[in-house]
Amino acid sequence: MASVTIERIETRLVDLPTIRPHKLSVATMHGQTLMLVKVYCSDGVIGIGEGTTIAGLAYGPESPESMKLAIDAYFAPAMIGQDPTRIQALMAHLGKLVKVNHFAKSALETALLDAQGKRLGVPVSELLGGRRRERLPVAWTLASGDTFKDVAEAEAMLEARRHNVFKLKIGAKELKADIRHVAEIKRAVGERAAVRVDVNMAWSETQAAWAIPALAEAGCELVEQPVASRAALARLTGRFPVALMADEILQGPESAFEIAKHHGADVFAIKIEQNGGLFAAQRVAAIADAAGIELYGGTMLEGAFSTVASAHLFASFANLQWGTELFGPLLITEEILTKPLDYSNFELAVPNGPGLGIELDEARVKRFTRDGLVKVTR
Ligand code: MUC
Ligand code: MG
Repeated sequence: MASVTIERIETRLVDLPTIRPHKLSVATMHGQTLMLVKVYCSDGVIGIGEGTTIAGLAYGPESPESMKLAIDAYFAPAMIGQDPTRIQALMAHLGKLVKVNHFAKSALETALLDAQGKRLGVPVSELLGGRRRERLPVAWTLASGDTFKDVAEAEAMLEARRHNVFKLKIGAKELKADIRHVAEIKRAVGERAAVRVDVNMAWSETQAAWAIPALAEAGCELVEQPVASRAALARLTGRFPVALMADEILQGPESAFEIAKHHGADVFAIKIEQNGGLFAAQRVAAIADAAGIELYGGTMLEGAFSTVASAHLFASFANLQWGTELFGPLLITEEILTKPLDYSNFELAVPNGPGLGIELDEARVKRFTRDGLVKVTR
């Protein structure tokens, strides 16, 4: 019998407003819902993890509500009484009981890593092999839907030295309008900032083949998931003087291997949730490294817990050629930590306390917990 066991698991949904509408080709977000899970262990250690999606079910197969249900009904009963210190063994056991559910698994694995780091007095990055960097470059997404407002936002970010890499969300409008939008923003920021785009799979292959050279001509350096099909992305890769990045089609190590086999992308956007947790994401990064595919630290527009879990992982990567976009907490109006994260000089400092190295502001989060005092409405 294990000396430490899991005694209780608690989940909750936290509805938080965003600082402005966030427009993607798949949806316009007005708020963000975090599914927070707490794992209580018999040695008194509590680990916290987060599961967050983009616009409910608009982006992928899981929602914050479905994660909560999966954990409450299926994962939690199987975890009670188990050893929380044997994280990989426990996650493998859960993998046999519950198929896919990558986001929920990532939330639980994060909570177990947070608990183990606290127990051993080391940051999560140490449990992942040790960090290679203390700070991570962080891109910002311009997605107000209005070119003029986006330029003003970019200028404010440059002035504050918060971000000098901008990702533009395109794909919802007509191709020429999108290209004009990108060109105007690049013209405004010039050499002071890099401009990239994320199409979130909105284009057909022929649309992409027409638009990508025009984007390159406008000064865009990276095009993320222009098409939905893995085969189409592979056919497009290498044809243009601009890097193509896989995001949505990366769903764990097997998918990474399939893409890598055909050099189906120049860059992988690694997301801990989409890949099924930190260890799975680590394996995806290893496949990319072996295949000569470059790496970028992606986000599901997560709150502080998944953002910091991702930061610990990305800090341990051998290669991180394209930096990260770990800006999720900055898109939310509310601070949910007792001590805010350090975003400065265009970078995020990776926390170095035990576990994730952050503390939940319980009182503040209680106000935004669903069925609590505040409800977020449009
Ligand atoms: C995505 O598709 O990459 C990341 C930044 C952002 O604005 O949306 C996300 C999701
Ligand atoms: Mg993307």
